[in-house]
Amino acid sequence: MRIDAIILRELHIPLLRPFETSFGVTRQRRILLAEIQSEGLTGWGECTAGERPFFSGESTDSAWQMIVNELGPMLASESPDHGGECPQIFRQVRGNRMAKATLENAIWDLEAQLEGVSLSQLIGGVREVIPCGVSLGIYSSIPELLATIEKELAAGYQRIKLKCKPGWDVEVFDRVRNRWPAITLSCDANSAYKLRDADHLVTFDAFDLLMIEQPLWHDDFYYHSMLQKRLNTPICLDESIHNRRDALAAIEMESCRIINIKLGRVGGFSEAIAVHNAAQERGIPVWCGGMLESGVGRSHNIALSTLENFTLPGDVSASARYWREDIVEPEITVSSAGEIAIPDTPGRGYEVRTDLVERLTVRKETIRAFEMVA
Ligand code: OSB
Ligand code: MG
Repeated sequence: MRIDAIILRELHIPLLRPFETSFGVTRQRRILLAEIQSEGLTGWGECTAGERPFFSGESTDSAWQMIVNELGPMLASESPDHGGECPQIFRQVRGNRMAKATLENAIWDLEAQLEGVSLSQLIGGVREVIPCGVSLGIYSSIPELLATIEKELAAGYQRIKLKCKPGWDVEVFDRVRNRWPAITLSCDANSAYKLRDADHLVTFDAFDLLMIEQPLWHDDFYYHSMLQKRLNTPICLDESIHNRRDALAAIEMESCRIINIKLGRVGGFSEAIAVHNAAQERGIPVWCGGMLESGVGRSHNIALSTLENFTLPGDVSASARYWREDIVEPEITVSSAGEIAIPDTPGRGYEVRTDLVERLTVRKETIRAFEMVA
């Protein structure tokens, strides 16, 4: 495909309600969107970096500069036919996976449109609907959290994930389990604990959690494997898994029994599919994580979740849980069975509302190929 233009935008969109994790509170998203034009078609990609570099080392600002100064010009001077060529094009740039995924995922979207197939079909997806869960942040009180869980269960969500940290864990799980003894429940610590908390973490076993997500350091496998030996509850790794090799190391070391795959964290569809396949071959189930994406990133998450080994409900939920209005149409909706139906139109399957995008844009840059030096 010939790349005619790469346009990067930053959008400011307030969340309907603040989202609190063990590492901070997000009230407004600063979202980067890449629009790649080719042969009359437009592919879209979303950067999943946070506003601050507290989840991965990337941030909205670091990704902006990386895309504008390095990755965008590299891509603009190539004519990739497949999204799968992007890792090779970007190979000289270390890390910066969320920045890379922004562009790579837009190329996959374009490729699907050029082929006349849905993104799900292009990657070999096998599901017509995907199972959905919700991730609930840290609340200011337990009754407030319980009211939210009640609402999400009534909406049909198949799994409730509770963000936790020291001081917001066993008491919360106890109250939730007392009220709902049989729901599918999990927790996510975003690295809030240390190995010295192992005795405390072992008490989580009493609450029949589907998994404990990333209890220890963001870059660790070894101490998670020590902890997993002491826990009946499966550990799920999120932050630690950046690529297929990480997944293989974690599985080999028994650092986890479940893997959360996030497109941005692993650098885009190519590596996400590689992680999925490696886990599947070793009998490790995966699910798709979320990063408070707009409809663009969400549409990619939905396509990814149709791969065979995405057997657990993901953090892929309805637009209306996050936004007053989403930047795609139709908005992403979840059925009363807690499922999203996979679109079968070419590409990502949700149109971008370009007028709304334009109104929310606070900066915009058109990226060109590096100047040729004779
Ligand atoms: O660890 O899964 C996480 C949001 C921001 C950063 C990290 C995480 C999350 C979520 C939100 O859990 C999932 C969602 O998009 O609903
Ligand atoms: Mg997580």
